[in-house]
Amino acid sequence: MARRLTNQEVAEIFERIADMLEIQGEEIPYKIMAYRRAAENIAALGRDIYDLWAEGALRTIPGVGEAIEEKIDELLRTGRLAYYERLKAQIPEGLLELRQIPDMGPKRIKTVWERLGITTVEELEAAARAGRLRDLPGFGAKLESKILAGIEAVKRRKIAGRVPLGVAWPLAQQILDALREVPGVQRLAVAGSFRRMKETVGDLDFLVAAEDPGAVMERFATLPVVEAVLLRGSTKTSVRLQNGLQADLRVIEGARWGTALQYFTGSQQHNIQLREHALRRGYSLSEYALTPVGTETEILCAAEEEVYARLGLAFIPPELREGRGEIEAALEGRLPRLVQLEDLQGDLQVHSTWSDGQASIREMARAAKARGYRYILITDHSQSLGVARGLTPERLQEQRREIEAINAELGDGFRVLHGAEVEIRADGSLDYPDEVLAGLDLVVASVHSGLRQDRERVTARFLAAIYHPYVHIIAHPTGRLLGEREGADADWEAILQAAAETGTLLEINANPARLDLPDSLARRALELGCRLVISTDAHSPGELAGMFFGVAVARRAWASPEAIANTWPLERLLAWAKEKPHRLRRR
Ligand code: DGT
Ligand code: CA
Ligand code: CA
Ligand code: ZN
Repeated sequence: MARRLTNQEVAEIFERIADMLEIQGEEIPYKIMAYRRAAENIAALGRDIYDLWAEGALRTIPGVGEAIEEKIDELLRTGRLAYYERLKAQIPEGLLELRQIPDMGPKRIKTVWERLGITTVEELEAAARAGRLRDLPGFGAKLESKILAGIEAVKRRKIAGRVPLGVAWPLAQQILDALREVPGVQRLAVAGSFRRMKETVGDLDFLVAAEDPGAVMERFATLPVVEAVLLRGSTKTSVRLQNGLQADLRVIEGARWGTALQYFTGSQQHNIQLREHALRRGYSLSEYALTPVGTETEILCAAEEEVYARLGLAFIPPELREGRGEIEAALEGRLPRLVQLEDLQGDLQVHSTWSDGQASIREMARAAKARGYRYILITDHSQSLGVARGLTPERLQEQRREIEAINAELGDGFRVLHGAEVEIRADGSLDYPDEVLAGLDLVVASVHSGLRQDRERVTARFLAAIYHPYVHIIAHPTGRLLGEREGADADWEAILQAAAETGTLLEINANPARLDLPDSLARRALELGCRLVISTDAHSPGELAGMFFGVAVARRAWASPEAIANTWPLERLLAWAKEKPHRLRRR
């Protein structure tokens, strides 16, 4: 049996095929696009590609037609793809690496390869330093030095890699604050993947509307967090920040703000589809303007809403702009009303000093009430999690009395619920006996150890918890830590289906180091009819503020408020939980 590939690995192979075809000078651009589109959609799939394969449903992946379906089939069946191997034999590996360097498109890569035999970034760098690129057709001295600067930028970026959104966030806010003070600045935003609230960002794309670009760019280039200026043009500056992240700044006229913000927000896939849609409507769309085809008239859009409105579309929130059907949905008026922070009535995973939190229940409750919530669920750890000072059943009883006293103190309109974050043990059993669980308002269950068990065992553990009558929420399901630890390998399709069937709520953990469920799994969960909750997992009052990161994940999963159980009034939430044993019996 061939080794099981991850969705990411399959996507990567198709991405590389597209790159190699382009370098070879493939004449049919549509063919290249098809591979790219398939790669993106496989990477964003909420399900294991092997499941779709087994169901004979590969063609339901957008971009996968007959030819690509056959290739996926061969790859999953044999672990190899003859077509890919053939291409690899024709093209040196290192050539693909050259694609990351700005200005090195497939044509130029072909040129340096054919004329100078260059096949690696190092060889390209050496040739540029020796002044051997400038005489090639389509090059020149200016381009040669740009390529050198690009190589340095890429090398730095490689070290840093992609940065979690939660790390980029405070940095971006700090830069926005500084730029806002520059005289003449009319509007400013961070566009790109940051505005789409993607879980990691490759770089930061600042956009500013101002009359005089010079002053803004000067301020940007001299910020204390800037380590080096990589590029300085008349309206664009690129810098490397101290943490290795790259940041680009573009300055534009206020009258063109709408089209520019739309363009630089991306994603690239969304932009391509939007431009195709615009053409069908008789407009060409660029970052500068809308132009009726066949004319030279520019229609300027100062607001992004106007761009979508002129194209006959409902406004598409940035979180949805990934080329996953949002344009069709906007055209047909089928975009969901996405959940927003204000819809949330409570936080359902909150820790206190009873286990590993840093503040008392009273402090956490007051802080939550001040945020406008109607309820919180206190979920200290259960007994076996020694490192987090998990509670014995006796301590849990004492905690209940404290919570009752605090509720009496806080009065009507706010309620502290008594819960626990209960370990799902290695054999799938829970860390408290049933009679203890039955005494809690809501039970959150999670896995903290043994995430590396084999697929069958991990899956069985989750299923055991989901079919337990007193488990209401599964917390941070995959257990991943962004940039540090991959999530558990499990049969997520089966787990999501079981959660939908039993009405077990799945958590989107808003902690920016987790963001778990990830957006793609959350979207699949919603398709299967699951209800979700968004929780901060706060260990201090300040961490309650991180809720918006979780809301962003839910929005990227197309969640409406109705699908998120902590937008519900308390009575409805508790009634839903009480139903669980009956739902299990009715199965
Ligand atoms: P990242 O930085 O890798 O997290 O992802 P983005 O989406 O921020 O990508 P980035 O920084 O390369 O470019 C920002 C946006 O600008 C991108 O989402 C769409 C637009 N854009 C940039 N280059 C192109 C391009 O070559 N074609 C199209 N259609 N759009 C582009
Ligand atoms: Ca970016
Ligand atoms: Ca960028
Ligand atoms: Zn904890």
